[in-house]
Amino acid sequence: MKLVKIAMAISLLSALLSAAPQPPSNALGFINLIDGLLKARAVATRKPYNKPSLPPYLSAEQRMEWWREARFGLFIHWGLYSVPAGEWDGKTSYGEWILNSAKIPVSQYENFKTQFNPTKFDADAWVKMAVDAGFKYIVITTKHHDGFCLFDSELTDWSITSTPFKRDIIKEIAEACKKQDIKLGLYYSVMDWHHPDYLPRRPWEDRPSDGAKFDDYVTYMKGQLKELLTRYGPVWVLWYDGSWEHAWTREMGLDLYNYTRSFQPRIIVNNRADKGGATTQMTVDNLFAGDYQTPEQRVPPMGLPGIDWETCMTMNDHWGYNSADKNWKSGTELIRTLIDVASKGGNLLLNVGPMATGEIPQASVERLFEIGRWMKVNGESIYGTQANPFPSLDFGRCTRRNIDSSATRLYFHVFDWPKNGTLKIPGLYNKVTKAYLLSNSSRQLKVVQREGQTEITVPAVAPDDKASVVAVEISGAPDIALPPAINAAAPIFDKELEIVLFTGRQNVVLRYSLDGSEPTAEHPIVSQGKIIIDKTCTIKVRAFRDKTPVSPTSEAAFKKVIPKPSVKPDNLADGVDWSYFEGSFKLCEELKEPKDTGTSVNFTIEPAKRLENYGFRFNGYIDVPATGVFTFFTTSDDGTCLWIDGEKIVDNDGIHRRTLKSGMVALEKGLHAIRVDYFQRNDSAELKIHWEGPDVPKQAIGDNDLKRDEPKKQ
Ligand code: FHN
Repeated sequence: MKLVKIAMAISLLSALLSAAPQPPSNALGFINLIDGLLKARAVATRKPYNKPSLPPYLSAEQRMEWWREARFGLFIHWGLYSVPAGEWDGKTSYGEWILNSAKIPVSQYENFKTQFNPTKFDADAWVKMAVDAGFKYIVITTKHHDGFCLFDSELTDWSITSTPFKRDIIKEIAEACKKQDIKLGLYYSVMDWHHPDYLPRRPWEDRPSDGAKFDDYVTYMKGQLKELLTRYGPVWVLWYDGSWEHAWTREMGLDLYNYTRSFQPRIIVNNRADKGGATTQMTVDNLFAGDYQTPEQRVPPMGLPGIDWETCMTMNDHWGYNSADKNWKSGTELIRTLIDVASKGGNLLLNVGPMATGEIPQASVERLFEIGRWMKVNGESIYGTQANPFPSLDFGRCTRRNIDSSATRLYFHVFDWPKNGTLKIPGLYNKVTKAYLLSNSSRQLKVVQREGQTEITVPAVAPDDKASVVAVEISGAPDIALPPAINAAAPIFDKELEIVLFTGRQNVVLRYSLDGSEPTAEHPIVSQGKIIIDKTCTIKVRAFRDKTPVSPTSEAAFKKVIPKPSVKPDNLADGVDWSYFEGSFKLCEELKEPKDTGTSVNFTIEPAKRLENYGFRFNGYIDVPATGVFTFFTTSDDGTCLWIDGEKIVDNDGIHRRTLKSGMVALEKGLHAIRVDYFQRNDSAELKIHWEGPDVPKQAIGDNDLKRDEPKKQ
């Protein structure tokens, strides 16, 4: 249970910090320390979704092992959209979305099929380029949102075999991957702008949708997945995408996840079979189908503790080939992005968008060559490593590898080479047994250590200006000056509050103060890892070894509050009142003129009269079973706001995909006014309200918890 609470604190901390432009220095290392604990817990406790009856059923831990070792994959976005190459009607800003973005009628887009003849396509050469660049897996689009298939499907002729090229691209890539021992992953889009049974249609198109049966589309999609999962040998990753539109449901996503796993027991499925698309938040307690999270075009500032994750990223600004896009990231930037991702415990899926000729753009080839050259010398500092154990390093990044139970190797990726020839490693309390450059491992570097400061004498010139790697071997597990963690159920309380003070370090004591003063060797020691407070205070805590401080100081403020008094409406009925609004809203405050009103047993969007551009305002009372601090959560697509007794507690406003936000308030036992504003702009629509507090384990607010004013009968 403790780990879950720490996980909550971590994810809260990560969320807060990820909002910060630059996370404060003293959080990253602790996050990563817990990361390992949580990953082990998350994997150990991950319950399979309707576990496919397949022997041998492989646990997440078994399936993820090679993927965590791999750290680096090649993404390939290729299809008919490479024919226009981003240009249409005089504009040159399009990519793989060109059908939709340029509003090309499907009938007109189909003409590209007759033009697609990539005679220079050479699967063996592509795969060799990937292997030489240091990639350990490839994920290639088998069908993107335009529905066009790069594989021979018996279920459609909207595929490669109906082009002048005819050959099955996926088959040739699969064979080349097998020959060159690199793992094959397949990308498959749920969203399909071509299939007559897929819904919704694009809002701008006049292609009729009457007679369209979405269930028939799901049958088609599952038929194609069966083809992909039974014809091309081992498929190691299924990379779903396009699962955010309102016809696709969570139940379908969970079913698709299990369906995929039923064909190949060791396959890994990303988090986009489940509803929510790129922003579906994996959670340590496994609320979503999927084996890893897929942040796109960004690196989570604090990593994603306790969760497997992979950043996917383009080399320029487009996934699909765009001939006009010259905004290429440099090789150095791409290498440093890979290092950054690995230092936070994630994988990088780096994209190329091949041309209609079947060639990889020259700018991509050059960067792949540059990356490969760096990986040949430094790949061991990426493959199979774990996240950086340090709070932060001002000269670069760090990854770690457990050599055995008694030793660890740290890889310091130096972006800013020290001009004075001394690399300073802050807060390392282990004995360094040896240090050397990965580019010259035969030559040991001089190391001087004193009171947590390690100084390594390095050559005057950096071995590699992209990133030079200094390997440092230490005895035992990293003993690093991480700030102690301060963890409590909430930053507010009404009577007293238990606060857990935690450090993962051996043979240290934690000393603390409650008056905001800096802890010294004379301050009290935390006993049994916790303290109880009964008044507002600022806690400061620091680790000591003997009488010497060996960590930065952590601090947190806690506030004693008076619970809001309950109210006693006199004429109550079950449920809540609602007002219904229509319009293309951007914020909850825009809900002004209701088009309809009614009552419902709970917060539901059932009464909506259309799929998009509507909103609700709910008003009622919530029956609080005990006095204390309550947390309210809204998970919504799009915006929600939640008030208790007129105070806004949750602000989850704005246009966004499924997003979870929460807020806390101290309440007296009894009834309290609750108001929820919600609006749906477009795509998926979702509204879920949960709460948690004394006598209320985290749960959806139940029908029996809600009351409303019943107008007096005249
Ligand atoms: O809409 C797609 C997009 O075209 C591209 O395939 C990216 C890659 O992750 N995924 C979707 C956007 O999130």
